[in-house]
Amino acid sequence: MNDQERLEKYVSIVPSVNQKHFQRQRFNVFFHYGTNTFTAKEWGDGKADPQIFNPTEQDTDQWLRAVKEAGAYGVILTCKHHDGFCLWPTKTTDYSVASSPYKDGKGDVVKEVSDSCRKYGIKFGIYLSPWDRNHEAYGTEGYNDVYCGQLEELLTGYGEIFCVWLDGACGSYMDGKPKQVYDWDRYFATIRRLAPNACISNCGPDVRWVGNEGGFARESEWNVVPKFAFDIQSIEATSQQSDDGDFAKKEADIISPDLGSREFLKDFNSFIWYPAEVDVSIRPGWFYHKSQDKAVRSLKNLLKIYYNSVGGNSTLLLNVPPDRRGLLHENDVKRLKELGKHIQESDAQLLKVKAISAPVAEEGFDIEGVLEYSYDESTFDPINYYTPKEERGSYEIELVLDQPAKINRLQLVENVAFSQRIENFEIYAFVKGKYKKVYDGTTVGYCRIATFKAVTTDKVKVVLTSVRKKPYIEFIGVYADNGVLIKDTLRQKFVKWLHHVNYIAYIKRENKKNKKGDGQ
Ligand code: FUL
Repeated sequence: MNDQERLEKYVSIVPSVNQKHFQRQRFNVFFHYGTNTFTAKEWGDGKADPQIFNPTEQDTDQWLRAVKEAGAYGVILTCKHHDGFCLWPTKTTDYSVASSPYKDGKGDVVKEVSDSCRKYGIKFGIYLSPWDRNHEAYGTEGYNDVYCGQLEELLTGYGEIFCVWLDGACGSYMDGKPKQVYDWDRYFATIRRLAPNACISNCGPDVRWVGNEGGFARESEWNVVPKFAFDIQSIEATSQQSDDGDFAKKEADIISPDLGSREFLKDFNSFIWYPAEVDVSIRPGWFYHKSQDKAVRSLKNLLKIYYNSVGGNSTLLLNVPPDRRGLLHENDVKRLKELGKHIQESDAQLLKVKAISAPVAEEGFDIEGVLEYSYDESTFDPINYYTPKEERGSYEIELVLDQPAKINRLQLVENVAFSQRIENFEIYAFVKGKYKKVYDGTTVGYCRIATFKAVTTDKVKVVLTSVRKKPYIEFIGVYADNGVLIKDTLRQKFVKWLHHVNYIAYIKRENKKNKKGDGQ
């Protein structure tokens, strides 16, 4: 493939309807809940007595009210974590709520959470750990039947499921058991058959684990990546393999700082649409620990995560663990409320634009279309969007505000039905008679929220300095100052640099091993 053919190829890779839907739901909440909640462990060994699972005040409506207030779209519940304890009365094992004192063994936490989701208009998704430290069949082929049986129960008994989250973490060596050969293809086929609208996330083909649990997305997140990125083994290998308590804190696990630049893609020949998700906990642990009640992330910290992930072409999955009462702790609820308030107020700061100009549009796709964010509920494609008539080296879009305002951010959205095309862009604000550069950016994709030092202006210019092919822009929004400025600390800059160096060395080694790239 020559350079032009390569670019054509990259922009021909587009999301499925499920993926478009998923990316519209920018922010979801994770619930880690189970026997670990009562043993204060992160990784249960599967030996905890089911009798300990005994929440006395469980109220999943309280959980969902907090999710709603946070402004999230969906919820994912750990229906079974690595310890194997099932939060629903499954037929596949006795190790479940049915053997617990909760509601005298008649309880079904999955049902309660999914019912509450529906009540509050929130999507419901399931986490079902492949690694199971309790089931006697684990380590044998029979376990694949058990796992598919569990999927079947969950995907048929609890209404519409928007996501199945497959965790790659596995420390089976800890139990001296043979390594389980997971039948991933069978798992995927079962999910596609029973939940055709669900995205399969993490160790799945639809949504990519960002590569760390510290809340960090890459500076440039690409959705079009080499096919090799969907390599279950590599995800499994880099996933958590010991319960060291430190894992969640690390920001250093991003294995590759670049999965999709032109430079990087040139060594490969087959590509997939594989958008990133940042999964991170609001506390140091994934499960509830009383000792961490005062360690709930600050709003400032959550905002950094939010703007980096949601504002950086990645979805956010924020874990908030219910406590032993079966409630979300007051401190977490308070924080979720603050986060939701921030998001809502910030969205409402969208400024009116009285004039907008850009290179001549293709007929029917005028630049005015980018001033409104609206999409079709079945295809998840935007109703209005802009695309220029001609290919050019760069594209300038100017927005004249209704009146001068102090601004600190700009949101850009590409119409991803035409792939991800913008590689570099700059933002300028008109100050004292001339344009001043306020931001230098790279990727856009489904959402880029560029924050910059607040500036008072009545005119803003966005210049797309490098694109793969002519852009398809769905939305541009300029917002009044909300006091947020997201910048890397020196330490983060250093960590990113270190990764880059390590990664280049890794790629060189891999390329040496396999001269043919991805072999296609
Ligand atoms: C990891 C697991 O080992 C953690 O316990 C947690 O569930 C996290 C989301 O994924 O791989």
